[in-house]
Amino acid sequence: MTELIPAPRSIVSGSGEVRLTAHSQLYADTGTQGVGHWLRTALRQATGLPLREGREPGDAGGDGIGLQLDPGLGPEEYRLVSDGNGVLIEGGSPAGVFWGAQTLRQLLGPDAYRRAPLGRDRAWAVPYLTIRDAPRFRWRGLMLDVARHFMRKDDVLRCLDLMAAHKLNVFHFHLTDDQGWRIQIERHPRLTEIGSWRARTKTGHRASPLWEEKPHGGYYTQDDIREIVAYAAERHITVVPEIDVPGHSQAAIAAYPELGNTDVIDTTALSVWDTWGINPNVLAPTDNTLRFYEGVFEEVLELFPSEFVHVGGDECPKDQWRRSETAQARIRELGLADEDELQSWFIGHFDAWLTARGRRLIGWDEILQGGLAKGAAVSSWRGYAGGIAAARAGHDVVMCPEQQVYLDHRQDPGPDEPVPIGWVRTLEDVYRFEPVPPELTPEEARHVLGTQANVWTEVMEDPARVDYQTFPRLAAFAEVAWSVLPAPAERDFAGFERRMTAHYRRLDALGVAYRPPAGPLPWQRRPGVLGRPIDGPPPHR
Ligand code: TNX
Repeated sequence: MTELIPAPRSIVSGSGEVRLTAHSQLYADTGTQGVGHWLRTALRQATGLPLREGREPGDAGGDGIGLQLDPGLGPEEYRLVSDGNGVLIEGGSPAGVFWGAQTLRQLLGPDAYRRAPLGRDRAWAVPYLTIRDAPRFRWRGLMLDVARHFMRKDDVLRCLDLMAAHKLNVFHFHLTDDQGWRIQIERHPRLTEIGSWRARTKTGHRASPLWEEKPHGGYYTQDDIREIVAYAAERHITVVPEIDVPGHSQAAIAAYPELGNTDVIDTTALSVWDTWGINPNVLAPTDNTLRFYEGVFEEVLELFPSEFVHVGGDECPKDQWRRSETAQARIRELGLADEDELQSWFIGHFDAWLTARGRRLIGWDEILQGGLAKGAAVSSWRGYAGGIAAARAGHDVVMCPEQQVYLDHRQDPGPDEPVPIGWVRTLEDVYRFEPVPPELTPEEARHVLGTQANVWTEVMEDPARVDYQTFPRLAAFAEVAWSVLPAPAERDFAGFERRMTAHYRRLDALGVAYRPPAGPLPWQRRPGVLGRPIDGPPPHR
């Protein structure tokens, strides 16, 4: 049972095994009690063993589990030793111990992922071994778009559990878009009263003729958000909120028409958008808009302790600004060259605003246009180019090129894919994804904080679809983000697939509706009318 995913740096096997029994104790040393609580809860559920609290380091005994910090290890590094003294997990920080605890769960076998014991007599054994492990990147992210299709709080919490099981540690929470505003903002209640519901929804690709003629929506209260952030923190996951400006804002404009370019169109006629694509209705670059969003971000900062706050910045068509007298006056007043510089000024405003509050701005790579705000970091999505330019200019980068790690794109060229959009990205393609482009010097490459897989949900109307698109590819992605792998062409995909055999059993125990290796199950198929198969440019453009 050492088919670990993601693969650790090293495993040395011994002979023998630690058997957990009704007498086994779990001792969590100073600083590791939080992990101890998580591990005891998870293993009690699955095994039914009491795993009583040990009071002394020695209490773990030959059949127990011990957790402790070792300041000699790197922050997320851990060492797991299973031998005649029991299982000992040491980490450079509680996070390191937590990743070690995730490895222990994998070592115990797929049933360790169940939420109740199966009621048979069985042994819970950990083979004698020593594992040394540490992540390659410090940003191992997953972005979930809950704006296009709302995911209930419970589904978000489950997503966090699945991330933790794969040692992913940044949850990028895409909370606002043209099609929905999903976070309660107390001082602007219409954002959720109006902005969180749409009357109907395009089904499939934006060119599809089909509509689902029923309202869709929902939002998280501030208490829901607090719960999500705390649940993530228990799993050593940071939640990075995204409030998208100045594009992707039709839901906000539908709620507060004065946020839009009122001298160009009648914004009172706008409703929350019901289809997909790039939306022309963007925020007006006025003081009123800035003050409004400062209010939004004030509440966001209260809720999310993360260093980074994502402000979107992507796909902001400049047409309305070109036609708006107000926007043009602002360009003149600021002495800007064009609308690109106006966008850059808009983002720069929030960069300064966030920096003054001890946070850092991150945005999609369009924030490079017209000059990149100082100190800002970039999510490089339109290929590697934005990330390369940003790293060369000394900005931090998260690599998430759409050609590689957009999990809304189909994972097989066959006709049965339920969502036949975008570039075909198979499990193997994702396994061979390399986050650091060879063009970067080692110095520049240090700006690559890590990588992130993005789950856009235009064509995923419920968690089962999200599961199908996300798994098994997220397992390959997790290994790319965590493990130190050879160059893409030299990666041992056959070996990865062998380990996946064990991993599918874990995903089964977790109830994940992944894409089976042989292709979709009948209920997972959905005929191609929902989206014509197209290679190359993604579906929404
Ligand atoms: C591009 S990535 C978008 C999203 C879409 C996605 C679909 C990015 C910053 N913008 O709005 O959902 O493509 O693949």
